[in-house]
Amino acid sequence: MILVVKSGGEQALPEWRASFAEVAPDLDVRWWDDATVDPAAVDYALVWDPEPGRLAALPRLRAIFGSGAGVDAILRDQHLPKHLPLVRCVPPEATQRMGEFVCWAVLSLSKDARRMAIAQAKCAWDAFDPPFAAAAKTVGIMGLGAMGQRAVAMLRGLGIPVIGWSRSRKTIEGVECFAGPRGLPAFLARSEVLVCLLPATPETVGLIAAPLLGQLPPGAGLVQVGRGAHQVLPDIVAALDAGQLSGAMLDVFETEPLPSDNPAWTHPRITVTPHAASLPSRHERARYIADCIARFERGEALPNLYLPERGY
Ligand code: NDP
Ligand code: OXD
Repeated sequence: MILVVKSGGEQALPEWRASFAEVAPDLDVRWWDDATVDPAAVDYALVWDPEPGRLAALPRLRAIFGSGAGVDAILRDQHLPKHLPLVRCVPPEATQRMGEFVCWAVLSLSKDARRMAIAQAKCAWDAFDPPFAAAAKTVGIMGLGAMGQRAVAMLRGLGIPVIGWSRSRKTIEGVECFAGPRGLPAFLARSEVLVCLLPATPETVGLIAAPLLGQLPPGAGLVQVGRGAHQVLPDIVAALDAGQLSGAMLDVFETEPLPSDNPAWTHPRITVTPHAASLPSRHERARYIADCIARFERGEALPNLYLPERGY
């Protein structure tokens, strides 16, 4: 069986091969552009952002594996073979890392870690009262899927009150859950720190903009770990400058890497992280994908499937 890989650049191939060799020794793992691979012999593809039309040119392809949890970069391919299963990469280590990151981000806002980093860069002893105690503010999580629910559980473990919003209403013990466009205003009005863990879909693109930010309690915090397409960055900067937002932790951007002249880099109330919220190791992802392939070969159901009718 042949798996072609386009994730992490060709320099990542040896690590992918070594990782798969441990968990699926019979799998022949090849780079996406390997000219010695017969396209008609490829069974599986593991991709982050395949060039449009390339997957459709693999006639024997049986399943597509995203190398991340969000598959929006794969869906940009107009020729994507839609009849094939598309599996999102959600090993348990990915949700754990995301939960850790969200907790770190919320705690960073509660301590104003950005202010401390700025002071340290100037060797300045800037003693100040922390802006808030994390457990005294309600965190609103947009997106209660694999990532969002793990973040909920880990925040609650720290004693932080959490509410959630999703497309369909969820029941999570101890967490007030809101759903759909009608539930959004009530959810936002209570979210003193807003965390975005949504997929990028036509419904969610551009959501984090002035109209939404204006519905948050004044001085709210923002943790953006979804996709850059969710946000209108100038609106976030304007909300920070006006005091409507007190701080923002931004991990994802419309253009990545974030250009060096982007004002977010130097804004005193924005922490920029390089799309680093949850990146499971290649070994962890290979184990998950090998397990999926083994299930698929046995005719069993695949986990974390992209569902075209939902768009994520
Ligand atoms: P899931 O598909 O498991 O969950 C998505 C959640 O978003 C669901 O709760 C879903 O609602 C909700 N949702 C989708 N559309 C809407 C909508 N229009 N209105 C309200 N809620 C909506 O995805 P994951 O949790 O695995 O991942 C979520 C996203 O996190 C990824 O798509 C990606 O964008 C981002 N991500 C970012 C990473 C990073 O490093 N920064 C790493 C990994 C993921 P419902 O429950 O009703 O289906
Ligand atoms: C993902 C990501 O979707 O890293 O997994 O953004």
